[in-house]
Amino acid sequence: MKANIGLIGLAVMGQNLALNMNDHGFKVAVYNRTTSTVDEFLTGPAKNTQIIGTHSLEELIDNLESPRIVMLMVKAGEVVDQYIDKLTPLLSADDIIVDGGNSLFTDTARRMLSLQQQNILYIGAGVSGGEQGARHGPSIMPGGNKAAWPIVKTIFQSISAQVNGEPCCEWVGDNGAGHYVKMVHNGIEYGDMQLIGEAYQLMSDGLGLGANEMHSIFAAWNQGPLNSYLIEITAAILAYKDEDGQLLLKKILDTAGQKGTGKWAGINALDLGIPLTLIGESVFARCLSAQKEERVKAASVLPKRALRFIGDKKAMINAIGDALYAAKIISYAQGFRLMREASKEYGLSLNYGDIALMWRGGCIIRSLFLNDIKQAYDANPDLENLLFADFFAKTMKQADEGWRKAVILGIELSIPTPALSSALAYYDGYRSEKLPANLLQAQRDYFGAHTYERTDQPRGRFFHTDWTGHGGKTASTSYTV
Ligand code: NBP
Repeated sequence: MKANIGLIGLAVMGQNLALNMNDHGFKVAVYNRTTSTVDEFLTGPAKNTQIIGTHSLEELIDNLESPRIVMLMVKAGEVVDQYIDKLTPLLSADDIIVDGGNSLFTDTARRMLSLQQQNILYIGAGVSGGEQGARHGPSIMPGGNKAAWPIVKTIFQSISAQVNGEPCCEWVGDNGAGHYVKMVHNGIEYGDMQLIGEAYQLMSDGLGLGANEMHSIFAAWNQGPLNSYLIEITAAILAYKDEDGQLLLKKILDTAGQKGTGKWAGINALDLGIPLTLIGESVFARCLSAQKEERVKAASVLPKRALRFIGDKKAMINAIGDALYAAKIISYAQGFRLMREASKEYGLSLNYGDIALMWRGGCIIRSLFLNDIKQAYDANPDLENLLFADFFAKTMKQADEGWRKAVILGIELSIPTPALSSALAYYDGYRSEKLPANLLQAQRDYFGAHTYERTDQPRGRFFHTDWTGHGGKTASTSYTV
């Protein structure tokens, strides 16, 4: 019997997805560039399974039923193009290639269009959940050539996480939609992690709390509206002791790594002109953390004032919880607002309720709160911004005071809170009928004749003033970069 699907790439994600598919009754043929990994997999984790090992792409393709489905779980970038080039001569019309790695959405759109001309269907699928997700049920975000969806749907929806009987996998949209949504997902993941980090530092350095106390606080938060995988694992990390009985967290160097998806989200937001400030700050916070030697030097050259928190610790812990929740709402509001713009700009046909549904289980950002987002988009699929949904507007109002107190604590005690505070600045800016951009436009017109619109004239009419009396009447062309 031939295999239902072929999987290329047997690193952590590929191996676990193959085992997951096998558990759900699908026959999988696997291949890896370093073929000894295939043998090690078959004699190790895949022992006693139906998985077929192959040692060449020809052998892999020969082992697949038609139409053939070949899934790539390899390093994103050129490697994907190289595999596509090698696979296409071996495939027939209506065969399907799925890229399950973290590819850039523009690469996916390009690959899809090029393969379409050769009658090969292409899917770019975001897969989230790390090792455990891949093994026991990830969140899968497929997009691309929709003709391929009915053929791969059963496999993907069977192996994905399930929440209340619904799979965390649905067709996301056209072109590079799957990888676009995965990119935003990863950006939000950066944001959630940064927010939790800031809450942790406010409590440890600001309030002087110990790991045990913070473990209990995160565990308690996980029972309420902040319930999420990342809060849950933070509680567990705060309780984890090294072999010598010491807290392992204390021994981990404070320099963060990153693989690029958060940065892509920030770059795309700049391209589309949509504020994605919290994710942007989270990427930069990782960059700053990586400048460890410079920070150590600066800490001695530019010492902080030695201030201590005096006040009601319990009330401040609640304020930090409010800040975490409100800023998290801002992060998702910004992320969904970006997807709304991208859907228009790139023709992705995104369905925001389905995206929230897909992120409810299996993935790293899974949380209770995604149910509220799903409900908001069910009630109004055209919602401009999540902050307009009653539930979120009300929650922001309730959290407002505590949020400000937590940010002020950071400012007073010199504890950086780039995500918490930039989210607050966005919130205050977003609900400002007036911003100082009138002054900015005056400055632009003063030095560069860039023109301005007037409040006493209809929109779309542009004026230039000779501010110094020495300038001419010639204005610069009005355009938006
Ligand atoms: P890696 O991202 O570490 O990639 C390893 C795979 O790529 C191996 O099969 C390796 O083959 C293959 N490969 C490399 Br590296 N260079 C190659 C080349 N020049 N030619 C052919 N094959 C090459 O694996 P992963 O962590 O399992 O992730 C797979 C994909 O899924 C990536 O795109 C990743 O970004 C994405 N992803 C990862 C996670 C996660 O938690 N790790 C989560 C979600 C998505 P070899 O064995 O011969 O070196």
